Amino acid sequence: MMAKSVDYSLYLVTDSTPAILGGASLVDVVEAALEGGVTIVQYRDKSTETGVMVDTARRLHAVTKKYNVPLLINDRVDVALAVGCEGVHIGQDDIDIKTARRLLGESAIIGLTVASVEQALQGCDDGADYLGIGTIFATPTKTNTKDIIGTAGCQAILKAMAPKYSNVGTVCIGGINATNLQRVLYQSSDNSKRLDGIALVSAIIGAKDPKEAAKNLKHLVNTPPAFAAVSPSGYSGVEDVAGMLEAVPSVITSVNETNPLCHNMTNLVVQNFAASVALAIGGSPIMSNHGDEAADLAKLGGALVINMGTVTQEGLRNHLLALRAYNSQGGPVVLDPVGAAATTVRKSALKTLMAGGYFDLIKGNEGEIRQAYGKGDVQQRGVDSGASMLDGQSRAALVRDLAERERNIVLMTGSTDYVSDGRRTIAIKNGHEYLGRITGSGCVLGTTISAMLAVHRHDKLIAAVAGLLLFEIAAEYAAQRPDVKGPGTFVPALIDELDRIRQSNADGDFSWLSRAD
Ligand code: 3NM
Ligand code: MG
Repeated sequence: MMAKSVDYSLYLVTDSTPAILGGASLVDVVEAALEGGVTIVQYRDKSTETGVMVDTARRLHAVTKKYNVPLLINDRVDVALAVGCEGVHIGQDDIDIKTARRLLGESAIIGLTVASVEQALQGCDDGADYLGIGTIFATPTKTNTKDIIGTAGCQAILKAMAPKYSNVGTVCIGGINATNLQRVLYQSSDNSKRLDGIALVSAIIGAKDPKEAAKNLKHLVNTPPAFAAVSPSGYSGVEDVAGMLEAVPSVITSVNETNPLCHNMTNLVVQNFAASVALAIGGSPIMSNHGDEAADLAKLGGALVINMGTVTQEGLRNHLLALRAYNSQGGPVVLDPVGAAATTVRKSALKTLMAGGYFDLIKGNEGEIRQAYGKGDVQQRGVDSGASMLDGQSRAALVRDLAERERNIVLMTGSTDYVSDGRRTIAIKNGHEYLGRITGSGCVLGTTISAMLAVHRHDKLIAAVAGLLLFEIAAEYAAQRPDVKGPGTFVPALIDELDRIRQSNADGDFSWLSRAD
């Protein structure tokens, strides 16, 4: 079947319940939304009698035709036929696609709700023109949804569709609004297949000014998120290690010259250490845990570290506020999910954070990264979080898979560190065992990398590699110093060495980098 040329980019699903529509007239609200830029409308009404539905659908169709926008009817092929509108949207429990097609004809637009790869491929096989993928996030608009699949579930569906069904349209639905729309589009999509649009109900129908809401949403749909506005150069998918190493000194110089703000929302244990490390590498530290303050700080061109080390309910709320502030400005955000696999509270906090915004980089040990991936429980049973369960190859694969899924950078620390952008995966062996015997070494590594991300956004993997090498090579130098007798004396020496490498690197002496391994 030929793909029809339909603009799915801003897909409005209606709702006539007082909780969402309020006292307004549905036809007026839809007209306002069309003025604002909605590109396709689905009339969805689960409770009205057929006669009234047909009448409302006719009035809606008169309006959508004015704007040259297709009108689809939810579930009801009979209503679509009665009205002569452009098509239907059907759910898994409704009439089957093939029958709907037989009744409505080839030219009708027929969409199907899917929540899994199996449903998606079946729907494509059966001849759906587009798929409504969801539920992305839990939503009060539809409480009987079966599966919350998140952006990761949506991406898995797109990936499975890509080879054979690139011509089938895709939108996603469920809990999407102006705050999360850009990220949802970005993180749901796959390198091989993008979403064609976003479907929403309450963000338009329930808005005070549906026209303005639609206009704003339309702008957001057509604008890449600020955090993704930079295109990786030389993104060949091949690990050009030599090329990356060559870029490292300039990243470190850049931090030294521009003194980016290092905003840390970190745990009480490491605040002082993190601030000292930020200064030593040339950053400008601020240890602000107030979520409302982040809106101002996010405008200063720096980076944010969210560290779950001493998470509280209040802290989590602040983290989300700050995360959104930085996302909207495009400022890089590093997530350090400290102890994420340890308790129910932390597991849930990690989920909330990852569903609440975009992290440019997630950094953790093996247990934390597995938890972030969502398979912490299964494989970590009865095993101390410090003990490794995976061999090097599996660690590299996990890091790559998570980075590909989140469309960000993932770093797993350990005696060998693995860092990936989903295409290129690098193993780094530098460091010293003292880093494992002091508190907060991982946390301040996050701080170090965040500064690099702030100045080198066009290739975040190189920024991460630069921060990692600087930090771990400084640790090697520090541990070798005659005045260092153990972990206690190691800490100040580490700060000294970071400061020393920063200076010699600024003077054009890159010999420190010959230790890179
Ligand atoms: N279908 P809002 S979720 C109509 O998952 C509908 O199939 C869903 O409403 C699905 O944009 C949903 O207000 C409601 O969250 C979406
Ligand atoms: Mg249905």
